Amino acid sequence: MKTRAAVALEKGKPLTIMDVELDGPKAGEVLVEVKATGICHTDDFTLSGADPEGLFPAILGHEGAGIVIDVGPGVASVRKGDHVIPLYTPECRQCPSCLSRKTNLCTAIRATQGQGVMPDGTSRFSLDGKKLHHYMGTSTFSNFTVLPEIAVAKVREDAPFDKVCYIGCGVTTGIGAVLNTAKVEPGSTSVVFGLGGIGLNVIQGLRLAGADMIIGVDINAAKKQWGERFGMTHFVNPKELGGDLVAHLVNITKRGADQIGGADYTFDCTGNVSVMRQALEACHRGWGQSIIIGVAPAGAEIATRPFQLVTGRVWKGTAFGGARGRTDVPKIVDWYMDGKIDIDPMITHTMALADINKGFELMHKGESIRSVVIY
Ligand code: NAD
Ligand code: AHE
Ligand code: ZN
Repeated sequence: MKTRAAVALEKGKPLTIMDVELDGPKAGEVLVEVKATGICHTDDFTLSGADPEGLFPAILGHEGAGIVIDVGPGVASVRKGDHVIPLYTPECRQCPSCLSRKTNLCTAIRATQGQGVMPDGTSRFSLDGKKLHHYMGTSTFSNFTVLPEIAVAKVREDAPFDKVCYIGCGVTTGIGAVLNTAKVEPGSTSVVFGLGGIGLNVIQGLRLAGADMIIGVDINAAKKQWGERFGMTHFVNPKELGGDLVAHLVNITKRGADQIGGADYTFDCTGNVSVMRQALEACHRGWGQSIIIGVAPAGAEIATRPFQLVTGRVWKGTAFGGARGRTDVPKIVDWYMDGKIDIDPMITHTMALADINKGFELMHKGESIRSVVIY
């Protein structure tokens, strides 16, 4: 069949909107009509050429929602008509990683996913007879896409596609980093670096967890109002501080008899390795945990004095907020439908697929929180 898609023909260039060929689902796969997709900073990271796993030409996009149109042989967990959210972190429930109960990083199909192909080693997408790569196993910048059955979460049918698509990455990543990875306790002090589409969801996760002090750090002054809307209690703009950021954060997190200072939990939502160091060093001696969410370019490395870790600070990372997609995503959709979490205000822009490059421009200018393409 033909499907309309935004194709990344080469790195660093805008996407090209065109009709491409899509083969139907093979065994264990499903064909999904994508109804809406968010544009995440990670799509931009890969398109820019900074992603060591980036492949071109490819169909990017990993934050979608849609309807199952067809299923291949052997598919048992979903059927035609089901509403689903594609999962770039699948959940097979059988691999050693899934069975470990220690990680959400299912390894059943990670190798082929990174090679831009389906688990059988071939692509369903082509253009003029030449292969187009899948991306993150999802390729939601195509009106129709094929996914492995283990890479879709079935969700309730009354949930609006143009909002719950954001649960396919940003919402789950931010809230999950707080609840699943950090396991933040009520009364905690916290610092969130980078108040974009991920950081604001970390903030709403911290509010859900009952954190007392939620400090937001961003070099864009406009983010103060955004953070406050979701539960931020203090804002620091490093550009306006005029002093050492880490020392300032340690100072303002001193509480009562504990005059050592430093946050119980910090989160990097920038992808900048210098910020990651600040986030680690702004943690409390003895127990502070810093969670890396941001994705850094090929060749970038993190550094700190080992003394920071010797004295009890913990550096952790998280992908998809530690969420097990088929199990956790339907629950997060319920939280949204029940009014427990906000999504609507963060979707600042919507557009047709033909205008998807405008969504990337808004992100570059820092004018959007999330842009969503509606098919
Ligand atoms: P975004 O562009 O919407 O937000 C980034 C924010 O960081 C902006 O508000 C920007 O002003 C701020 N910022 C930039 N440099 C800063 C600095 N030096 N100090 C303080 N603030 C600074 O991006 P996003 O969609 O929120 O994504 C954030 C990061 O998370 C990206 O690296 C993205 O690739 C990554 N990400 C990771 C996962 C995961 O599973 N680990 C999932 C989604 C996104
Ligand atoms: N390919 C990159 C890494 C990109 C990355 O870390 N992706 C996150 C999701 S970001 C979503 O917006 C992820 O899921 N990581 C775990 C995994 O298995 O990829 C690189 O640096 O090579
Ligand atoms: Zn993402």
